[in-house]
Amino acid sequence: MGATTVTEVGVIQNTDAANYFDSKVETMPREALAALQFERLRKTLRNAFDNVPLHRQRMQAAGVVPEEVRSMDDLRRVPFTFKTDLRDHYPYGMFARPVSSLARLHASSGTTGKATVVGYTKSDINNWADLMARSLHGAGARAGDVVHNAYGYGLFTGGLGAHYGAERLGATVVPMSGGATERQIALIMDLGARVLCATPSYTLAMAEVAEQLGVDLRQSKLKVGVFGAEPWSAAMRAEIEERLGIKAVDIYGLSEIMGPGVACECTAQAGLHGWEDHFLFEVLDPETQAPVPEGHAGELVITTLTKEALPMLRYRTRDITKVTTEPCECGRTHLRILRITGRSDDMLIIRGVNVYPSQIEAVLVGRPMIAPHYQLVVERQGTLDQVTIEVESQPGVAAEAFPAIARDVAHHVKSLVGISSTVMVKLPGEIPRSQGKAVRVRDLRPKE
Ligand code: DLL
Repeated sequence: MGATTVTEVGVIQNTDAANYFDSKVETMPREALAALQFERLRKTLRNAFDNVPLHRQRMQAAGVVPEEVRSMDDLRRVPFTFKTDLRDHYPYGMFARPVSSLARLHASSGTTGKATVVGYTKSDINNWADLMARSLHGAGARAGDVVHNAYGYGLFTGGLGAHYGAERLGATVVPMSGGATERQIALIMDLGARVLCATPSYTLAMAEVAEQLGVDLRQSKLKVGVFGAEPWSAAMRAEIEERLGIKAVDIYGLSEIMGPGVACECTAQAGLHGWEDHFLFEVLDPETQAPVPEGHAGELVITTLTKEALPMLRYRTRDITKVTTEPCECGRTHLRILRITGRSDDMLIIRGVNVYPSQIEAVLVGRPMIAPHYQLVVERQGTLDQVTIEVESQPGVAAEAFPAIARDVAHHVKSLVGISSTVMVKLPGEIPRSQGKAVRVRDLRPKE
């Protein structure tokens, strides 16, 4: 870290430009950032109005004139966009540019129904590479580093998103993709990667295989991990940092908005800086749609400010989080998203208590005698959800200890999360390992 000064109004200013990928933008005063946001917002609304019939109809019905949107109150009159809109207008109906002018398409598989297709102009791809480079730099990666990229390449945005960002940073990318775990480990050791990009669940699967092979990843050159694409707890972070001997930072994004790099932690690990020169973030009560006060949990709603091909207006992410605009010790002025707790559609209601899988994870990871791999099985009994927590014993733990482990886990979940559960202890390796996003919930409830 370079020289840090505190201004008269208490804003922390880190004056060393080398600490940032783009120091002017990353440390822009918040008033200037807001002015830039509204200028770009009006252009985005105009792009959507002129080129996407659905947005035009909705804005007309709500009486929104793009050029007149000047404040958050004005913004709140702009209608929401939902994932179902993309599905209903599959594949290209929400695009603001002809497909022939696009540089790339990505798609998310979606467990139900059709895939969601997203598109990018050359300029969109260029901005994405910049934001990913900015994110990686903030996480501690530097030009000249070897970046081992284990996010899946292909239609998923993780692989190519991290790839282009690392190249833009000036790093050397190992385009490994997910899977072939033994080979991943050999290449991390042999090629001297300093930075690892992967999902947190796959990282733990790699750590486990490395241990089985007798390879100590702590002896590798790895120093920084940039992990995301799924919710993960503070306990999981501690476990990864300990087993790999690295600093693990959280990165967030979604294909509908761009891909990875919408927000990323800096080395202060105190929340993910949401890049406000390209996105406008709101946190709303998912039921009433009213804004929640800063620091309170709600649904993250994102409007893109520079996307040409697929402008998104007040996109309902379903991701639950809190934000803060308090100054960060790194000197960046962009707001911080305080970890995504889970998705509103993953929320379980167990005997009246709202629970996210990540809350249960926080209790499980690091408990004695169990491995950091788990699944929740949810069933319906009458009108109530019933949850069975499947955990895995550590290698070498005798089966006679299983009932005591189950009692210990159930007790801690009850006292820390507040729900009653059945705990099933499985043998090492019995819980499926992920190569990308982990499947944490097996939902056996009848489909409505
Ligand atoms: O997962 C993009 C991405 C790739 C982000 C690599 C980070 C790293 P989608 O497949 O469209 O895009 O899934 C987006 O994943 O709405 C969240 O529910 C979840 N998600 C992504 N990052 C995080 C995170 C990519 N850091 C959906 N914490 C989002 C919690 C996350 N959830």
